[in-house]
Order: sequence, then structure tokens, then C-alpha cells
Amino acid sequence: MTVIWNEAKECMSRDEMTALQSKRLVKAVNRVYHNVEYYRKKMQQAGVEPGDIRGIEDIDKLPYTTKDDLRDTYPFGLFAAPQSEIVRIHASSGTTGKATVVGYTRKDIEIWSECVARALTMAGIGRGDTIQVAYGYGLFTGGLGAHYGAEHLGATVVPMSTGNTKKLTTMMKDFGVTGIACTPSYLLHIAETLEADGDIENIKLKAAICGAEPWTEQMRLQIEEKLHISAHDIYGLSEIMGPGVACDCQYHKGLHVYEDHFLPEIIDPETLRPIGAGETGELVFTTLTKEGIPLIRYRTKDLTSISYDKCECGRTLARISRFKGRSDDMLIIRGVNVFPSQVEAALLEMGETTPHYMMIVDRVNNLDTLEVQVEVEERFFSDEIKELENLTKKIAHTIQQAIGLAVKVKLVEPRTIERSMGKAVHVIDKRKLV
Ligand code: DLL
Repeated sequence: MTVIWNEAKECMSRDEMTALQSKRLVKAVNRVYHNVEYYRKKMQQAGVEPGDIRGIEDIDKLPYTTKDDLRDTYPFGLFAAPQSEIVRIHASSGTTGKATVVGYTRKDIEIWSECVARALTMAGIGRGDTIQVAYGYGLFTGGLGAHYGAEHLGATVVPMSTGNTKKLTTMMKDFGVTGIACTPSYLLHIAETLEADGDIENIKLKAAICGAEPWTEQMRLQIEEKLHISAHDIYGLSEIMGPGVACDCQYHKGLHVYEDHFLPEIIDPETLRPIGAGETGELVFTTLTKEGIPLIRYRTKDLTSISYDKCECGRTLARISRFKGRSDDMLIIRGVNVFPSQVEAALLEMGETTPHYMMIVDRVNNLDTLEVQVEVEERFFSDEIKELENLTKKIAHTIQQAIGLAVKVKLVEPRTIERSMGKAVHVIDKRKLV
């Protein structure tokens, strides 16, 4: 397989990269200071002015940004471009049910598409390939992000979205699909469907770019073996852009960060101090070229380590290791970000329930499932069975509205859910990342 890359952007020396990042950082800081009141105030409170930032060596003078800042300025308070320049909006779950909203200018979409195209190139996909995009299309960045990237590359895109696996496998065979973009757990489910139908030998698939949820190296190898393809790990988050912030090359020794657009830092989530290369901490990004919603030192909550060693593939872009988890309680269920606090808020709003609940996440046939056990008052159990059923339905509907995912609800009697002496435990995640 010939793997091509953008040599000028991906193989520069560390000094060249630092110079480029420094120039872009100065511009980004000026942009947010002059266009976003919230940032201006935040910087003034931290006692820093744009003139104090002369290069990336000054990054630690700048304050951090968190999901809370996006929530506090909901919906457009952090936008640094006038609405007439915003051509797209995406959104994902926030901690309290309020969506995290991001906006893109035309240039942002172009850069995003280029980053995804670079990621696809790392996976050996190019012009002449046919790609099924099986991430969800809509407010989630996965579908449209992968779609625009694949088009930018000149590949033929089949916009499958999620939901109909049989149709997907049929088209995979009939269209001679060579690449796929979807979550890794969904790809395993697709592989099993193909296997069950005896179709593994009837497909032309050669590569996959999978992400949006944590997965292990063993799972990646399992996918490669089952489908006889090369599977790549693609990372991203809507706040920073969407898919295509980093991706792994054919050597699979960490994910190359598109450092010319996103400046990575690793910090200790407790002390907030920078951590040295090779040590695990929280990944922080500063966007260097974004116009719609540039973010300064955004705390991703994702735990990883970074290496600046040149890769065997020839790229000099920094590499982050496969994710080791998150430092908050965000769950990713079927690609959807879910916070236990959203479920709690929905239950409390209803009134008939107590705030005692347990979320049980599992993976059946490689599809994530969510059951929520909820304690309800004793009287419901002595009442008509019909009433209990109605309440179950009502709770399921309310939670579904809050988190955007179908759930199974099980009502349990008072004091059934184990009480905790310390931090309340609201989640049992039975998914084994194998
Ligand atoms: O999940 C963007 C995306 C779409 C990435 C498609 C890759 C492919 P959000 O919905 O904002 O954006 O969720 C971002 O998902 O902070 C991580 O915790 C997790 N995540 C994303 N990619 C990976 C990955 C999209 N490759 C959150 N490995 C991030 C582990 C991942 N976790």
C-alpha cells in the first residue's frame, strides 16, 4: 500500500513547527481577545494581555477553558465570528443537559475537511476509493465531518449514517466499498453480521477509521483479523472541531496530532501543571486556526501521554497514546455522550421518582445497551400493574428526551439501590473493551 502524506505539513522539523504554532497562537489569542467578551474578561482576570503572548513558550500564561465555559455562554457566547460568517452549527451533550454548541466558518469547514482527508490518507484511503460513512449524521460531528473529509480527498462517499446494518453490508458488497468510517464497536457488529451471512470474502474493504469512543489495541487487531483490513484510530471532539484532530498511521504507535492546527498540552488534572512527555495526564488543546469558535487551552478530560519522537512513517507530528479514560464521568454510549447528571436532572424533574438510580451499561452483540434502574415510592408496587407500566414508560420517555438515547427502565422498590458511604455510584459499566 502506498501511503502518501502532506510532507510540508506533517514532516517539518520541531523548530519549524514551533515557529508556525507560535505565529498562529499569537493570531488566535488576538482574535479571541478582540472578538469574544468572555475571553477578554477571562484574560484580564488572569492578568494577561495579547502582547504577553509571543509564542507557544508563553502558553501557560493563558487561562484554561472548560465545558462549563461553553455552558455559561450558551449558545453562541464564545463565537469569534459574526453570525453571517458561520456556515454550520454542531452540538453535543453538556453536563447538565444544555448542549455544547459550536460554529464553523467556511474556512473552518475547509480545514476540518483537510484534517479528515489527512487522516484518511494515513489509513491508505485516497481518490478512487469508495467510503461508507456510518457515523451518525446530524448535530453529532462524526457523520458530516467524515463525509466532507472523504469528499475533500476525492473519494466516493456513501452517506450511510447509522441504523440499518443489513443495508450497509449489502451496499458494501454491491458497491465494492473499500473504506469505512464508524465507531469501532459498530464495525465489530458489522463484521459479525458479514461473518454470519458468509460474506467476509465477498467484500473489498481494505481500511477503516474508527473513533468517537474508547477502544483497545486488542479490539483493533480483532477487527483487522476478522475483516482482513487495516483499522485506524481517529480522535476528535466537537469543541475542538470534530473527528480528525489526531489519527494513527500504518505503524499504529500512537495518534499523530494535526499540530499545525491544534496545539496539544498534557497537564496534571489536579494541579493543572504541565506534565512531561511520556507521562499520562489530561489532554488540553488550543485551536490555532479556528475562526468560528477558537478555544484556548481547552481541557478535554481525556487522559493520554504525548511523544515528540519522529515516527517510523516519517511524520514528525507529535503522537498521543491510545486513550486511557477520562477524568470526568462522561459515558459514551453508541457514540452519544451521556452524563449521569442528565439522567438525575430528568428524574428529579418528574417528581414521582427518588434521585436513587443506577445506570447499567452493557454491550450485547457489539451494540451498547443502557438500563436505568429507578427507585419509586412503595405505593406504586401495591397499585395496579398497569400504573407501574405507565410510569415505566413515562420515565423511559423522559430520560430519552434528556439524553437522546433509547433506554430500558426498570422500577425498583425503595432502598434497593445500594447506598454509598462516599461518592455515590450511579454507573455500572459492564462493557469489556476487548
Ligand atoms: O466523538 C468526534 C468524533 C467523531 C471522533 C467520529 C472520532 C470519530 P464528541 O461527541 O464531542 O466528538 O465526543 C468527544 O469522545 O473527548 C473522547 O472522550 C471520545 N473520543 C473520541 N474519539 C475517540 C477515540 C466525537 N479515538 C469525546 N478514542 C472525546 C477514545 C474518543 N475516545
